[in-house]
Amino acid sequence: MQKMNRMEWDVLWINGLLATFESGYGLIKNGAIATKNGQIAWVGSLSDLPGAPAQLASVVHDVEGRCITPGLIDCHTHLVYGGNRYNEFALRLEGATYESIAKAGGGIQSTVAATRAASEESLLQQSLKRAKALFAEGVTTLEIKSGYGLDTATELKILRVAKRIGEILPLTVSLTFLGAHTVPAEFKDRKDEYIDYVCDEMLPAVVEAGLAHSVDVFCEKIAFNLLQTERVFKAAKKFGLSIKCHAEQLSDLGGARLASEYQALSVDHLEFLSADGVSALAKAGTVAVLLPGAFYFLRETQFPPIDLLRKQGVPMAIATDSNPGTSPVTSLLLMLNMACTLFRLTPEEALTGVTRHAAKALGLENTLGTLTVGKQADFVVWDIEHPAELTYRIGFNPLVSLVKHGQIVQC
Ligand code: DI6
Ligand code: FE
Repeated sequence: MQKMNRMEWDVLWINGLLATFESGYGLIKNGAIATKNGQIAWVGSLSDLPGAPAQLASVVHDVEGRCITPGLIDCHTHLVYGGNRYNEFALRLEGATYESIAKAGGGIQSTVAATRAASEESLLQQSLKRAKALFAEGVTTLEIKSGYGLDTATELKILRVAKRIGEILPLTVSLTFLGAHTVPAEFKDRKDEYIDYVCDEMLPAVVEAGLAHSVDVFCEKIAFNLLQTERVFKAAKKFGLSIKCHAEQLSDLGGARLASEYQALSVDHLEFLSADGVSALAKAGTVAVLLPGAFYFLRETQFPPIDLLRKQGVPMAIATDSNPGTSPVTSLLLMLNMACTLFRLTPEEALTGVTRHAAKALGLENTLGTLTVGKQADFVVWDIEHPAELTYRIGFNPLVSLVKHGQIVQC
């Protein structure tokens, strides 16, 4: 073994049950993990450390057998919005459908009105509360989509707020432009013209401001058809942005196949995904993001084709879809439980879905998602016996400490 210099590392964590998620849980009992300059510098068994802990790092934490996982990644949220839709929840419980409410001008449109009306500061304060709730449960990386502005100024406002969340809190925020979320009232019956506006005005403005990594489209009967979706993908490609797609949530329009032809990072929802669609994803290596919160909240009965996805080796991720209409969720731990109880994922699959596969869904698999030397030192210490426990309890938060870029952080 190579001889190490004294104080090779900044911080060393010892006596942990490490779940690296490099392959399956990737468990290392009596493990140690070291950080240097915000990155993971060493991972392995305590007994393989190249010296006595106190001589290897300036700071040594003994976690006394607790479990360490990668920081959790919520790879699909609409976290930045104004207002509240509890009234629609009541209507739906009385029998109204999500589609009928949307058609009557409620749904997304009502959130668009509230988001346009909100000042940037108020939008930030409302949204920070939700981001803090995720963070408190071990989320260290988060995707945030626009899509409740549907005009250039408001979409930019949402994305600026999303970016500020990542500056204020110790979170990595991946920004997604979802201008094609729905048609705003002022473009009623002029969907194609709205798509012109999205591609020719909004998207270039978002790119100019440096406020998007990815572009998403809601491909659905109540939103945009395949041709309109493809126009947005083409525009995104022109700017070199990654692609995501809300596909096959309420019907099988073929959005997943189209997105995979454009090498989408992920396609999301997928309750109505066909066998052909699954094959297309497998071929392209596109991640299937499952959103059990929306499935639960809409009381859906159509299940995503989990068995087929599994058989064909499509990477599955799990996210909150945090949004006011179909998934008012700010608990990724609850989504882990629902992915298992509702979708029958194994605890290992569910957890891989908020670590390794979630990183891939954001194109961040080279820097995040596993406890691997050279990756960003984002991890969580949990007071649990085994990582599967995170999928098992409901409404219980066993987080002990959260490490972002090698630093213990709090909010
Ligand atoms: N699918 C959804 O479930 C959310 N957006 C989407 O494209 C719902 C958004 C909302 O109802 O506010
Ligand atoms: Fe969504």
